Amino acid sequence: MKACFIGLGYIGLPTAIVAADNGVEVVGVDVNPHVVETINQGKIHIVEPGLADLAAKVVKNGWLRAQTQPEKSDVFLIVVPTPFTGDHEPDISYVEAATRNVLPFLKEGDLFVIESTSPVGTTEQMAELIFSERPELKDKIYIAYCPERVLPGNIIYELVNNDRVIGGINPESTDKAIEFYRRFVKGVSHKTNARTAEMCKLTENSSRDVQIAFANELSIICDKAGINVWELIELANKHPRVNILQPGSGVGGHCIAVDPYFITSAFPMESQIIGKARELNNYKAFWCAEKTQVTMKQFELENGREPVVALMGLAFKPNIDDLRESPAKYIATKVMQGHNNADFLIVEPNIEDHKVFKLTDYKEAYEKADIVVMLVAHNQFKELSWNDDKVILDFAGVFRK
Ligand code: SAJ
Repeated sequence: MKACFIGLGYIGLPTAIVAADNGVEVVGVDVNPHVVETINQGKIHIVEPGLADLAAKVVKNGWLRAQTQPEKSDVFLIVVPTPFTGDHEPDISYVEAATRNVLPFLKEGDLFVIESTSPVGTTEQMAELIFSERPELKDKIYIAYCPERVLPGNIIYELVNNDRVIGGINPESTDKAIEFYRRFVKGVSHKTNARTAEMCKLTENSSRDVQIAFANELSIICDKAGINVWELIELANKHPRVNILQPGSGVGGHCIAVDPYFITSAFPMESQIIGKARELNNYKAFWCAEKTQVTMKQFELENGREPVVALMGLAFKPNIDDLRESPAKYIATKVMQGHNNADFLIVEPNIEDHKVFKLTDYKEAYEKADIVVMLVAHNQFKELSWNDDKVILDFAGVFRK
């Protein structure tokens, strides 16, 4: 069996590699020639534990090769980004372009799967596109939607072991897609239709966004009420049916901070809680920036000089190097506006250097700062001990104080 993966990013590449490691002949397609070149050298362009070794293995033994154009295959998988526009409208132009790109290579009996997070109805829309351009394939190919659910940092394990939700445009397509995923997925594949599978992906990430918003709202209330929110949540979670998540400096990344908009833009009147949660999680980052600025002003008034401020963490969540849609990066940018950069010590232990931010070692920054702002709960920061001589704004719950 041969499978052509369109898109070799954070999801497409690991999936292609794992499929290749399970006896599927994989052709990886990416528009970026640098990505193609890197993969064909047996290397990878993303950071993910364990993936580099597996890539070297499958490229060496010939199960995976990369190129910039698709070719005839038995299975085509679309794993390209679906960003949103400035108005929070989903942009499916990459999915459409990828679909158009594979159109000439489709033949009777092929399976076409979309994995990209997509607004409800996208799979049916792409099916219509395929059948309008290639009418002879009507009812002769299989089309399904199968979203990924893996957590960056644990992708290889989760790709194989997580359950999958698979929805075809008809039951035959669902079965055909399940047959394909069975080759490398040990988790259970749950059958549904394409629209439900699309909505399921959006629901999973919106559910987490809503739950985090609840924790973030509590943190703002507790700040005003003089209550330690970390202790409060720990105690409330002792109840057998309560499981509150952790507040932080906001919600980032390219999934949870994005996918709920695919629901709110299509169902604006109906998605009240989902929309409000998005607003609240965005507001939390703004609130952290304001709180930092007020604290800096107070310090200046009390001490007659500007404080040295350590901004601890830039990534969108702990222990990764990914800064996409990062609330910590937003807060750092906002608090530094209108100030002399020399007063800020910016820390991100998971990256070597940054184009915009001059980075400082975390211990040195903590040592030198008057005000320490914990933006991300990286493991390294947990080694530091609380210091009563400093003003510490622990938005990420590093010290849980
Ligand atoms: N966060 C909190 N408090 C928490 C948990 C997370 O503030 O208690 C914040 C994180 O700091 C981060 C953001 O939420 O800024 C998102 O992080 P995450 O670890 O919750 O999720 P992602 O974006 O890395 O991955 C999610 C996962 N979805 C769910 O857990 C429902 C993953 O399974 C999906 O595959 C991925 O989105 C995706 O690609 O859609």
